[in-house]
This record gives sequence, C-alpha cells and structure tokens, in this order.
Amino acid sequence: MRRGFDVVTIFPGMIESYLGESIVNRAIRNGLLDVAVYNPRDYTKDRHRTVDDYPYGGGSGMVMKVEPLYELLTDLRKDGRARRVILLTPQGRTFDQQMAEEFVQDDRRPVFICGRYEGIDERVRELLVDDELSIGDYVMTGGELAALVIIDSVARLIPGVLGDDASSREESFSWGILDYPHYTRPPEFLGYGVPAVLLSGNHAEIMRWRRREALRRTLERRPDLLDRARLTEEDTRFLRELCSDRTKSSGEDTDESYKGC
Ligand code: 9D3
Repeated sequence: MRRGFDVVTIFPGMIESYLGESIVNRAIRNGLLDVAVYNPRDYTKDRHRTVDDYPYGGGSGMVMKVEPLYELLTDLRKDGRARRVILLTPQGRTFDQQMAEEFVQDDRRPVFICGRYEGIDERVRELLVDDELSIGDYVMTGGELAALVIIDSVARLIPGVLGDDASSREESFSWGILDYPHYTRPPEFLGYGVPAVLLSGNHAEIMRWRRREALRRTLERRPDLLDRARLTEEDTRFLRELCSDRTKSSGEDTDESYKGC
C-alpha cells in the first residue's frame, strides 16, 4: 500500500523541513508514503506573482485569491487520479483518530490547501473543495502545521511505517484509552522506585496492572474517552469499583457515562 498527499502552500519550506526528518522521512525513503508540495505562487500570471488581495467590502487583512489555486488544482487533475480536496481552516470539522483511519482506507489522494492571511476567497470552497478540516480550537497563523499533523497521524497507520508490532498492540490493547505508566532502568532513582509487579516477571499480572493503570488514568483525566472506548466486562467492573471508591455515594451510580464519577 503506497499512500500519497498533495500539499498546497505558499510556504513549501515548512512542509519540506518536517518531511526531511522523523519517522515520516523514513516512510518516504522506504516508498511507503509520498508527499508532493505545490506553491500557488508558481501558478500566478502577473509580474508580482500575487496570491492575495484586499477584501471586497473593506476591512483589515488580505484574502487568498481564487485564480492561482484554480490553475494549480486544474494542473494536478491532469493525471486523472481521484482526489479529495481538503481546505484546512478553523471552520472545518475537528480532525480525530477515526478520520485518520478513514484517510488510510480512502483510495482518493488527499490534497491539503493551507490557508494563510485572514481568509480565502469563498469561491475556492464553492469550486474546488470537497471537505474542510480543523485540528482543534486554537488559532494558528496558517494551515501548514495542520497538514503536517494530519499527514503524521495518517503515516503511522500505514502498514510497515512503525513496527507491525506497534500497530497490532495499539488495536488490541489500548484502543481509545490513555497509555499506562512506563519505566526503565534504574530500579530506583532519587528514592523513587518501580512498581514491584513490573519486576516480578509475571506476564499475566503485568498485563492486568497495565490495563488497570491505563483505565485509572483515563477515568482521572479523560473520562469522556471511556464512552467510546472498546471495554471488556472486566474493564467495566474495574471502572465501577474506582467510581464507587471516588464518589463514596450509596451505590446509586448506574449512570451510563463515567463523567460524573
Ligand atoms: C484572527 C483571524 N480569525 C478571525 C476570526 C480567522 C482566522 C483565519 C485564519 C484564524 C486562523 C487562521 C489560520 N489558521 C488556519 O489556517 C488553520 C487552523 C487553526 O488556526 N487552528 C486549528 N486548525 C486549523 S486548520 C487551518
């Protein structure tokens, strides 16, 4: 399976510098992933290579022009491949792990358009865009980091990019919950030890401890995740135990959600 992305940005160096390092770089060198970067400035026809202009109706800031993006996308489409054109914008749906998994399955090649300036001419949406995505509720200066965040999270799901060991562990063990605590040598540091169970060599006990610590942390920090996580009967029993310990209520916590616990 070879996965590819197109990224459209007036700052190609931002994308290229990240792709030149990291696990993503190794995936590219191994032929598991390819990323092509395109600059709308190269598709302008005026002497000043203009990609932005003043907003109709007035106001501060500049607006990204439609023509260079239209020319660029028209050029990309000449190879006849199916594409999914995605505008990265604070107004998009929030990207999550489920969407990352959908990207790996989808045969269409994603094209990320990275916005800059105050905004983008609305006709880009009307004419060129299939979907709009955001990476979360905070304000950045443009869409480039969002493109990299999405590419990074999709790349690690491509078979062979991480050890296959890592991906199967993820599916079977920790899907939808937080990680358990990790330790390595030395066995004692500044008086802080390592939980005895991890030194016991009892694999079944270690697995059970890790699962429980992961559930405990998730309940503590992100109870919202538990509503969607894949939990076993034993998981649910353990969580109920933790809940009743914490609420000390008279056992009337038959709530479906763990949020109130
Ligand atoms: C201060 C300007 N804002 C007025 C309400 C609008 C605005 C325009 C462009 C805010 C940020 C940006 C640049 N950000 C992105 O292009 C972007 C983004 C983000 O800022 N946060 C989370 N996800 C994304 S995806 C693209």
